[in-house]
Formats: sequence, C-alpha cells, structure tokens
Amino acid sequence: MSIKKSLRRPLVVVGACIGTDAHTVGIDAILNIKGFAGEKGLEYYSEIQVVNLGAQVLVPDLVEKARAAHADAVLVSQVVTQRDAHIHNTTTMSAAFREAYPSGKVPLLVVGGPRFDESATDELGVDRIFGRGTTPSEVASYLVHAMSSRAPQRASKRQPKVKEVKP
Ligand code: B12
Repeated sequence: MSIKKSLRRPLVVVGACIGTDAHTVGIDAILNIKGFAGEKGLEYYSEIQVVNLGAQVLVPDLVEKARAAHADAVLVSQVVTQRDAHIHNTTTMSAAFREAYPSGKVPLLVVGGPRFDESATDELGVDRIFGRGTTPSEVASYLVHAMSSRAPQRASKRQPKVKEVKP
C-alpha cells in the first residue's frame, strides 16, 4: 500500500539525536537525500516529508517540534552508550511522547544506533529499533507498512520503566 493511497498526504518524519549525543552521521545516513550504502535517504521519497532537527536535541524540544510538524513518525538516534545513556534517553523520550499525546495518537517511535538490542522495543517503549548497518529503504519499508497497519490500541501497549536522564 502506498503512502499516498493510505494517508492522502505526505508522511511526516521528524528525526534527531537526543540528549548529549552529537553523532549525526547515522541519522543523516537514513534521512538525508544523499543516503547510505548506495541508497537514497528518506528525503528522496516524494511521499515523505523530513524534518531533521540535528544533534543534542532535548526531549521536550523534540516533543514540541514533533507536535508542531504533525509528525507521523519520530526517528531518534543514539550512538553513545556510556552509562547506558541510550537506554535512559530512549525510555525518557518514549514516556514524554505518551504523556504529551492522547492515547492512540502517539507518533510511531523509532530508535536507531549501533549498539541497541533490536528486540527491546517493549522495554524501551518504542515501536521499532534499528541497529548497525541499517539502510534507508529498510526504514522506508517499515514506515509504510507500520502506517498502513496502525492499530488503534498501539500507543497504549508500551509502558517502559523510566529512569532520569543524566546529561
Ligand atoms: C565520527 C565519530 C565522532 C564524531 C561525530 C561527528 C558527527 N557529526 O556525527 C565526533 C568527533 C564529534 C565524535 C565525538 C565523540 N565521540 Co565518537 N565516534 C565517531 C565514530 C568514529 C564513527 C561514528 C559514525 O559516524 N559511524 C557511521 C554511521 C553511519 O554509523 P551509525 O552511527 O552506527 O549509524 C548507522 C546505524 O547505527 C543506524 N542508525 C543510527 N542512528 C539511527 C537512527 C534511526 C532512527 C535509524 C532508523 C537508524 C539509525 O543507521 C546508520 C546507517 O546504517 C565512532 C567509532 C566507530 N567507528 O563507530 C565513534 C564513537 C561512536 N564515539 C565515541 C565517543 C566516546 C565519543 C566522544 C564521547 C569522545 C570524547 N571523549 O569527546 C564524543 C562524544 C560527542 C557527543 N557529545 O556525542 C565512542 C562511543 C562509545 C560508546 N559506545 O558510548 C565511539 C564508538 C568510539 C569508541 N570506540 O570509543 N565522534
């Protein structure tokens, strides 16, 4: 199913590196038109509108920008894993989105980075985790599939254990 047919408008993707993480190469590889591994990034797709917020974005700012952009999906990168910063930041982010949005209206929450356990979606409160070597087309395929099969109860199934982020 195409995005145009299912949504009748572009799919809005907001991306960022959150916390103190300044490693933008990974999220840029997925989002920027230049792409990665011979594939164009999501900006290349006419059916996807990309808002790339860059590095060191604070969670409240990410939530605010995602709301302002009417984001369908929020893509977060976490490369630094010292003191489990990627875990803490991701659970804080997912909790903040659930708090800010009505149940069932939370955007798709997608996180990526080289050291995530891709099976830990429930623990982190996100819809999908992508790891090392992810290509833009894998992410695009996932987004199209997930958007076309969103279940109304999706946003309420995830309740991670939240810990404070230490910047
Ligand atoms: C380049 C780099 C930097 C650059 C970053 C420049 C930039 N604009 O990004 C600079 C010099 C700024 C930097 C700084 C630091 N770095 Co550095 N850096 C690297 C390095 C060499 C390469 C990272 C990279 O670009 N990889 C290439 C990209 C394409 O791969 P990727 O990030 O894994 O992304 C892919 C996937 O993971 C996935 N993905 C990633 N994010 C997302 C998000 C979504 C939504 C999706 C779907 C997919 C996805 O898709 C991408 C494409 O396949 C690595 C070592 C290494 N060889 O990996 C260290 C490394 C990441 N850095 C490290 C460290 C410690 C630091 C510093 C703390 C060093 C210091 N003491 O100052 C600082 C931290 C700065 C900060 N505040 O974040 C450590 C991290 C250790 C850890 N695990 O916590 C590493 C691993 C080096 C090491 N071996 O110690 N770094």
